Parts: sequence; structure tokens; C-alpha cells
Amino acid sequence: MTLKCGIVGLPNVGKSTLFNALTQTAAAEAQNFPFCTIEPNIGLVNVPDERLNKLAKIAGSAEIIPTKIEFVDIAGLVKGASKGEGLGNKFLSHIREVDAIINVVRCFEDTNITHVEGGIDPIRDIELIQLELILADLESLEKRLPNIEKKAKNDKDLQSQIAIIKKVLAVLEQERPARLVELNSDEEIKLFKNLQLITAKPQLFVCNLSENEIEGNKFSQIVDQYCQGNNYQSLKVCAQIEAEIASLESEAEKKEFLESVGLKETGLAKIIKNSYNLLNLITFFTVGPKECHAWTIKKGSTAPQAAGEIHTDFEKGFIRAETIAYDHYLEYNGEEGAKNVGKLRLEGKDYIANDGDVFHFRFNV
Ligand SMILES: Nc1nc2c(ncn2[C@@H]2O[C@H](COP(=O)(O)OP(=O)(O)O)[C@@H](O)[C@H]2O)c(=O)[nH]1
Ligand SMILES: [Mg+2]
Repeated sequence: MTLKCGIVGLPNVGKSTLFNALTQTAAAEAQNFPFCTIEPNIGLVNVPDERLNKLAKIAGSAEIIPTKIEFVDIAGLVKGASKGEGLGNKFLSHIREVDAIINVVRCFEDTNITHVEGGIDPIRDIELIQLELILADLESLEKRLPNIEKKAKNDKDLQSQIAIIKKVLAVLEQERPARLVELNSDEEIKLFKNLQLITAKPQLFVCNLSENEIEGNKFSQIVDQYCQGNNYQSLKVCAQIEAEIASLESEAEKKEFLESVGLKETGLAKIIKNSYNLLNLITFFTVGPKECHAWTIKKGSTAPQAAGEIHTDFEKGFIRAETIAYDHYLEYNGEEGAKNVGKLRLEGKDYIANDGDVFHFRFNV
């Protein structure tokens, strides 16, 4: 499962700078020009996980294979975008495909870099973007409804679909996001998911701060308050610093630079951790002499589902999972040691995977 995150925000807030830093490519241009990113830029990024190095060292793995996360730099969201302003509706098709939305909010002041709406005002910016997303959902449902109503004359099953659309429309019409729709049954939840609404997706707010205010400023405080009040998560980065870190070659240099600016971890690490939480994802490992491999699954996945992440045959023919908790793997210096003290468990098909489990799947082919 590759998690896909879409980066949105008004022009000139630092989306492409952040995207470039995150993906360490120069694919997205970062320029002081509102519509420079016309096509979405997609980047696949290794998820940093220091546990991989430790596991690989114990097992003597020849190769480390981290799990990956995909970022999409989505341009074109401006006031009136849902009505065709700026790049118009072009952003919509890209944003519909993502699992989570990362909102970059400009919290840095720089008179050389134009703000499309005038001065720095994070709440105005956030609400402007949210409204465009709400209008986009509203428009898409309003378009779909008449067709479904027409078909429903011969198909009674479609009545429940119509009911849910109307329920969502009532919320959107109040300029509130679809995620606030109250869902009362499993069927409603299912029908709601099928609508694939933008404002039902999890969102993360990223304050882009200037180099000398990475700890936060009055603008990021306002964003934090807004997020607390609306049950969203927020975090702080400095896109420019991220870009500098990304340009450094070695891990040691990166670490030294981070420390010199008073940071514990990169923005990338923060964003990924938050996105994992947001989407209820966990990591498990497969470890051997050939490779040490991290895999992403939904929290609550069973052992066979985890096995299925590697190969569908592993899931179909699942017999059992030889399981060692990450901490035990380290404490007892690998599989052999863990086995000797009874910390290698044989788990069956009902076992719910934990974050950090080291699995060895047994299966029939
Ligand atoms: N001072 C400062 N400038 C930044 C920062 N992040 C981005 N910029 C600049 O703001 C301009 C617009 O950035 P860009 O990433 O292209 O914005 P986008 O339109 O949201 O993709 C560029 O000139 C960047 O160098 C930051 O953290 N501090
Ligand atoms: Mg851009």
C-alpha cells in the first residue's frame, strides 16, 4: 500500500519548495510566480525509519528496502478555482485520487514574494481553500444527483444512495466539509465512502515558517488554534531549510545541519509520521540476510492481510506468521536469540498485526 498525499495551498506559500525538498528532485519548479506548477508533480519518497538500520545490522541484511510514500504537488487552487479561476478545475482530478491532503499555509513574511490575497493571514487562506474544496464537492454531487434520480425510477436500490447524497448536500450547502456528515449505519458509511468526496479526506496543516522563526510565530499559533478547534493536526516546517537539508549529500551532514538550526528531525519525518497517524497506518518488517524490508498496512490488519501486502499468494495460502516484536528482536539480538527465549510467537489467521512486528510468513502455494 503506497500512501498518496496531495500538497495543496494558495500560490506562493511554498508548496513546490516543500515538494522539491520532500522528493529531492528538481521536477517541480519553485519560482516566485503564481501558476508555475501547471502539471502535478508526483514524487515517490522513502519513508525514513531508523528501525530498519538496526534490524538490518543484526540480520546482516545485504539490502534495506524502506516503505514508500507518494507526494503530489497540486497547483491551481485559488479563490474561485471551483468556478474556473486560475487553472480552474484542473486540480480536482488530482486531488480526488489522494489519501490525505497536506495544506501548506504561509506563515512567513517576505515582501519580495507576492501573496495572491495581499498580506499574510493564515485563517483567511485556510478558509478560502476549504471553501473551494467544499464547492468542488457540492458541484460534483449536484451534477451526479439528477442522473441517479433518473435511474432510480427503475432501480429501488438507488434510493439509499440518493438519500445519502442529499444528506451530504445539506452539510455542504452550509459551507461545511463532508467529513462532518453524521453517518448512522454501516451502509451509510459504505455509500458515503463511494462518493469519494474531497472534504471527507483527512487533512494535515503545515505552517511554512521563515528560517529565523522555525519554533513558530503569531501566525502559526493562529493555525494551531484553528486546528485544535476543528479537530485537525498541524505542524511547523521551514520549506527553505528543508530544501537546504535535501541538498546535502550525507546523512551525517544532514544531522549536523539539523542540529545547528535547532531541529530534532526533518520536516519530511514530521509530515510522514503525522500522515501515518492521520490514516491509521502501521509498519511491519520482513528481515533476512538478503533484505530488510518495511511494509505499510492499515492498523487493525490481520496477519494474512499483512502477508497479502507482500503477495496475494501469501494471503491466500496463509498458514501462520512467525512473529517477533521489534523490541524483542533487538533485545535478543535477532531471530535465533528471540526464539531461544520463547519470544518468537506462532500467530494464526486472526492475529492483529502490531506496529514494528517482524514477520516470517508460512504459506501453502
Ligand atoms: N523566505 C522564505 N521564502 C520561501 C519559503 N518557502 C518558499 N519560499 C519562496 O516563496 C516562493 C514561492 O515558493 P513555491 O514553493 O514556488 O510556492 P508554491 O506556489 O506554493 O508552489 C519561492 O520564491 C520560494 O523560494 C520560506 O520558508 N521562506
Ligand atoms: Mg508551485
